[in-house]
Amino acid sequence: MKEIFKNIPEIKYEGRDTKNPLAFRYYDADRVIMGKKMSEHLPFAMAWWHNLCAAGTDMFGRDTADKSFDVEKGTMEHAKAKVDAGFEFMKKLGIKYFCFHDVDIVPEAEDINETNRRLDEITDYILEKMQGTDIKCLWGTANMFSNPRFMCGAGSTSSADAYCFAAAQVKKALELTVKLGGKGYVFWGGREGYETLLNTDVKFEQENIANLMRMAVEYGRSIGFTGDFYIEPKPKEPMKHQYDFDAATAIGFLRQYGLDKDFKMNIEANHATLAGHTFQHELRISAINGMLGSIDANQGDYLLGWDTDEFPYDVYESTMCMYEVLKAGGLTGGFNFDAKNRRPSNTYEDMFHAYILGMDTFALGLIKAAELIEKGELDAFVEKKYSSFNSEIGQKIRSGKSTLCELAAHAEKLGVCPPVQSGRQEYLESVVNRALFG
Ligand code: XUL
Ligand code: CO
Repeated sequence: MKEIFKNIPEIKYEGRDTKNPLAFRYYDADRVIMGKKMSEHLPFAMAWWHNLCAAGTDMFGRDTADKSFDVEKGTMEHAKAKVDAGFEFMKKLGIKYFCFHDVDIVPEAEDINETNRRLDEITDYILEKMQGTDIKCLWGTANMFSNPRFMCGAGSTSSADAYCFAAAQVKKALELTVKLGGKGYVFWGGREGYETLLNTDVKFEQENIANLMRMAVEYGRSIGFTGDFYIEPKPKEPMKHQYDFDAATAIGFLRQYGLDKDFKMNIEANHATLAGHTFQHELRISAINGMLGSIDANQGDYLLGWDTDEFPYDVYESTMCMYEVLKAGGLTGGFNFDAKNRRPSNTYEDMFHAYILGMDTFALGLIKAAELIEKGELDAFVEKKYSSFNSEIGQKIRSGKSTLCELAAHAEKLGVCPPVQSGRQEYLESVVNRALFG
């Protein structure tokens, strides 16, 4: 097999003081943290679309990177070259998972029957490549946003025919996910939203989306898919308003339509910030509802109002992310780098630097989050903050059986409310800084 990423060695852990730019400084796969290996805490995944397909084209300019891998693009030979490149890439980095959309792995044909034939062929090839490795599929999905037939939505479309094409793609993508042993299946609703309410029946569209998801669950379970379905919330882009706005909205939707037993959240950092939340907020909301499934690990830009899909370098953010993940007892899914190199970072070497950065950022976040949890200062503070609820009246409130009359009687007996304890935010922020910077 021809080597594609020549001059790039296997990336190894060399510690923080190494001078080697192509080495991990923090990601030490076998290091045990809070009873588990780093590699188990951090099941990293490669996103097929960014890493093997996207080559830098943006609204103002064409490709800057060469992702042809020496084969003519748009051919099945090229699709296979991407598989070769992907597996060499993952092996060199020690990445054990990949995520894909149907049309990331083959060039889409005019006729869906031909696309499906190509998908069968390429997944046979992927399966072959998987043999003898410990690389697996984290999740699969159907791209129901690029093809013009989805211009008015996929599950939310106004065309019953386009709806059937969405159903056909979900069916096929589920079959491929099962074939590749995928742990999850994602719905990201890029076209499931609206530009104007003047032409939109929101209730009708939401019912149709829920129906598509119901059919996906029924079919998936019937062909042996035992993993989790995920909704990946995003408030906007490409649509002005997307129905899966944020975790709270998506969880409410799933409960409304009885889908909450089969679905969890796939939380993406940059989507959280677009929704006006922190990454940590979205993780916390998912976790307290028992729906923290998987993570799209990336980072946005606070100066820009769109999804920049940057590789994560902000250790404060990754620490707070890992704090939530550790508190939730881990993920059933993994950490998919839904991130792309900046357009001028256009060499093969840059692809490796990007993943080394992302993996080290999360490894360091894991180390720091574990330190915060083990020191216990934050937990102790939170426990103390609510300790007035350990009193008789507090217990009564917590039992959910109190009445307004009883509580009013308590307040009236006191007459004046005793001082409420400080929230100590600035002190707690310094606790986090100390863990991060010593
Ligand atoms: C788009 C996005 C998607 C999903 C999968 O913002 O995040 O790539 O992760 O469709
Ligand atoms: Co994503």
